[in-house]
Amino acid sequence: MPPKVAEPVIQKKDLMCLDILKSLEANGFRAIDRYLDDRILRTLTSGFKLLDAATLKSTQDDLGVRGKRGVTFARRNLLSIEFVRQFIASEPVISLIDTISPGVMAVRAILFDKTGDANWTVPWHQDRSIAVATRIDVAGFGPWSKKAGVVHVQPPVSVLEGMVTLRFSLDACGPDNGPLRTIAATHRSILTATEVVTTVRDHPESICTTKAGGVVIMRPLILHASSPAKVTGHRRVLHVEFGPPTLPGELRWAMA
Ligand SMILES: O=C(O)CCC(=O)C(=O)O
Repeated sequence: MPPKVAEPVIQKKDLMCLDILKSLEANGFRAIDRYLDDRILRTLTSGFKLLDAATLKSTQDDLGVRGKRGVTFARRNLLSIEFVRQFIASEPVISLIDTISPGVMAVRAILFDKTGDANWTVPWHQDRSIAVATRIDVAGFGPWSKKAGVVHVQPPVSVLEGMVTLRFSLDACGPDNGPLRTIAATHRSILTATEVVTTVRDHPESICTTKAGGVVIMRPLILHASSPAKVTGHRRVLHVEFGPPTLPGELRWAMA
């Protein structure tokens, strides 16, 4: 009898990884309904509550914080915050990023919140700019801008192609919470303003709902938008962008 050769065992986890990679490649995004456990969610939500309380007490202007009626709806520059850094270095985040894009590192983190009382709309767009330490002119980079005191620049598509964003839902995000909407397979090139209009007109959109603890994985160039929330209650999303460790020329990430 020939010796028995062990059958390769394909674990459920491996199939899930394959499925994520296939969706990202084909569509440019993938929503996972539930990913983080309750303990991690509690650590994140209590960390942000403490930050909000500290901001309310502070008399100093924090350029990274934008709010409406007592609700902070965008909190930028989060890579300098210790509990956010610990979360990004935690096992669930590392294993997800290692599956998708080994070797990248966190280069920007923002918390977005939206409620029925402090609402906002995001028009259809692609994420085309990155946060850098200082302006250094390098061929293919530009135009330049400043957001929350940080220099931003539009890099060439080759840099954006090496990036991936994880958007962790800290609250359940249903169809009425102003979820992210995307148009599949728009992540490979930069679209002109006219192409954005015709793409939105001619292609169906996907609505990326998740439970609390879910994650939406997206390539920066995926065409995306979001509508105002129709219900009260928070829709907090921790948006973390990952990119290659180095940038061309002397350019450096703002925070990494
Ligand atoms: O959180 C959202 O609804 C969208 C935010 C967004 O589109 C962005 O940061 O580019």
